[in-house]
Amino acid sequence: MVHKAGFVNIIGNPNVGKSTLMNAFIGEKLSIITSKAQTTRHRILGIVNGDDFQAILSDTPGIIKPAYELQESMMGFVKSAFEDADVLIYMVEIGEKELKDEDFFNKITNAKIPILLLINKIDKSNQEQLEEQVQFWSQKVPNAEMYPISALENFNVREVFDRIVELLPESPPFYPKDQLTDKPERFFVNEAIREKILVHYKKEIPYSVEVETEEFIEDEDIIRIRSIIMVERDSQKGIIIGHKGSALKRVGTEARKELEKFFGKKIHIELYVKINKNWRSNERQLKRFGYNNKG
Ligand SMILES: Nc1nc2c(ncn2[C@@H]2O[C@H](COP(=O)(O)OP(=O)(O)OP(=O)(O)O)[C@@H](O)[C@H]2O)c(=O)[nH]1
Ligand SMILES: [Mg+2]
Repeated sequence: MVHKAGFVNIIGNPNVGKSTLMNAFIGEKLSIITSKAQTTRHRILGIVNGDDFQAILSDTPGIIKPAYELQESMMGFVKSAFEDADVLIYMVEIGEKELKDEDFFNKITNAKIPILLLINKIDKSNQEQLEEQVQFWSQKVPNAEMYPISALENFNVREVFDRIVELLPESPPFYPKDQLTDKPERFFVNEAIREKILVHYKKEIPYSVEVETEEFIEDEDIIRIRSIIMVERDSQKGIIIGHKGSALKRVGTEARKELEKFFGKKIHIELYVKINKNWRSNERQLKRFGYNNKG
């Protein structure tokens, strides 16, 4: 039996639906999803296995012009996704015209590997608009195969996945066949907490937060978790905690529910808030949080 395996890396502007697609392929909520841009900060592998194939998908941060060190590291992850891709998925959303970085865009149009250009969120469009978009993108990225999809409503997702498997090179698997991701359990704890912060806080707060899980103790019927929410400034600490701790409590409750689904076990979670001055611009701190992939 011929075995196929390879890296399938999803890139595109912020908020177009990259993480939604990744989760749709995997059939699990591996990546967090919110309506805010810059939800994803890391490159996250999601592995789909069949008897004769292994598709190693990568979700990546949305492409932006970096303004501080954290964002530079995020773009480093995007860059790495260009370097090892066997198949590149370039996702755009209905109505979008430009990639926010010309260098990345040129890499796509000059790529020697198969490019699948997915026009996402077609559930929000009509036939006429879709035809105009297909026209536009086929001129702009002539080397791509194009698929209109809705990652949210699972429209055309299966068809795209079948095409991916066709395009995978012949290769033995890169990871054990029962492995789902490259990230440890604590990473998903941090992300679940960060998702709730993205949802419930405004302005710069979500972008100033990093989460670190100090304790993850798994017993037979319960997982005990202690995590630290790190903010950049004094004033942000009070906002995160809220009146009599109510805001922080909500984050804890919602993250706990999310994680009980993810791990299939009862969860006990304790959250603390700490100030870590300007961590987003501090190389040493960034390294500690796993952002060591500067572009
Ligand atoms: N209507 C519609 N909304 C979608 C679709 N796919 C994703 N969304 C929504 O778009 C928003 C962004 O989705 P994400 O999957 O987080 O987007 P992303 O590209 O990973 O964003 P970043 O990680 O910030 O770069 C969320 O509110 C999703 O629910 C779709 O097919 N249709
Ligand atoms: Mg994302």
